[in-house]
Amino acid sequence: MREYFANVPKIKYEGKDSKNPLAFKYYNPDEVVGGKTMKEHLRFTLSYWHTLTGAGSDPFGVGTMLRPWDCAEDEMELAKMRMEANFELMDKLGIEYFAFHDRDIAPEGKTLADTNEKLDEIVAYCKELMQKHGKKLLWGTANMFGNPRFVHGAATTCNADVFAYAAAQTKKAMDVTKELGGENYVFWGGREGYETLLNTDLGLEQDNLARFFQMAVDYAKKIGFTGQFLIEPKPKEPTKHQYDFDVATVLGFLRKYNLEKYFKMNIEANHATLAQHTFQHEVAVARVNGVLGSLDVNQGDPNLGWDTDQFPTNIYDATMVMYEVLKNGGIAPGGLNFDAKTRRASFEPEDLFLSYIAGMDTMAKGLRVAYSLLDDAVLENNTSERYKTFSEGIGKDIVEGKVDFESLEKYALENSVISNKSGRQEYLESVVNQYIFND
Ligand code: XUL
Ligand code: CO
Repeated sequence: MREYFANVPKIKYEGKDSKNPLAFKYYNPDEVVGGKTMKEHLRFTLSYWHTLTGAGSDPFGVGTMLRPWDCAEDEMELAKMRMEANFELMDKLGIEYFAFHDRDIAPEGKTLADTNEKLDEIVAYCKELMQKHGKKLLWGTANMFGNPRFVHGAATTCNADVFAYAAAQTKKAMDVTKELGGENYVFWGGREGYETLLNTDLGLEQDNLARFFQMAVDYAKKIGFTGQFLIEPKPKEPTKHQYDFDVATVLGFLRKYNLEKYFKMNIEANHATLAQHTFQHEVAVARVNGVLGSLDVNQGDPNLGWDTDQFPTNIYDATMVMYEVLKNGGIAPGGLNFDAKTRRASFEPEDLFLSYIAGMDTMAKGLRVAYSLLDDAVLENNTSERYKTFSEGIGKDIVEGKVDFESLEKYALENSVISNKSGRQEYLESVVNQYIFND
């Protein structure tokens, strides 16, 4: 098979003092952290769209990326070259999982039948390469936002023909995900949202979205797809208001339509930023509601209002998110998908490796710090002390549902001199820093 990145060797772990740009400083796949290897904890995943398909275009200019497959002679040749390069990248980076949209891996044809045929051809090749390289599919999904037919949305369009097309496309993407042993299937909202309420039947659009999800659940049962369904919240972009705004909004939607037992969340850091939440907030809300499914690890720019999809290098965020993952008992069958792209000016093939190394090292270091924090129960001890009044006396009665307003009023009248204690936020922040610095 062709080699695409001949100048890059297999990336090895060299430890924190290494000065070799093409080496891991913190990600040591076989290192055991709390009974599991780093590789098992982190379940790193390569995002096909950014890594193989993304060209680096922005609203002001065309793509800048230099890629070894630019020489392909036609669309199908290009699709195959990208697929081969995908497995070389995964081998060299030691990444076991990848994730894709249907349209990332194969081009669209003139008709839906033609498109499906092209997809089948690439999927067969993908399956062969997956077996050869021992790689796995974390999740598949359908791109129902790029083509102009989805201008008004897919499942929330005003055009019933488009709804039908989206259903057909999702059906096929689910078939393909199953065929490749996908462990999850993702629904990111794409253009499911609105620009103006002046022309939008918000109630019908949301009912239709629920109908669409129910049909997906029914179809999964029919074909025996047992992977986890995931919804990926995002508050805005491309539409002004996306229906799947954040984890809490999606939970409310799922519960309204009795769909909550079929879906978990795929939480993306940059989407949390756009919703004016921290990544940890979104992950924590999902965890306490039992719906933490998978993560799109990237980072946004707090000074910009759009999705920059940068590789994660912020150690504080990485630590706190891995802390939530550990508290969740792990992320499987989800994983840590790098929904991230190299900057437009980082256009050389080698930048792909340097970016993944930066992201993988950051998440690995975050895992280690988070594990130490949890192992020493630093935050847990503080928190249980902080809420101690709910484990005894009147607080215990509140938690056990033994009181009502009248009995609480009687208690308050007798205990109206209140004494509160400091929350010690700055101290705790300094403790987290200490764990980061000392690890
Ligand atoms: C868009 C985004 C998508 C999803 C998959 O912001 O994050 O790439 O992850 O459709
Ligand atoms: Co994403």
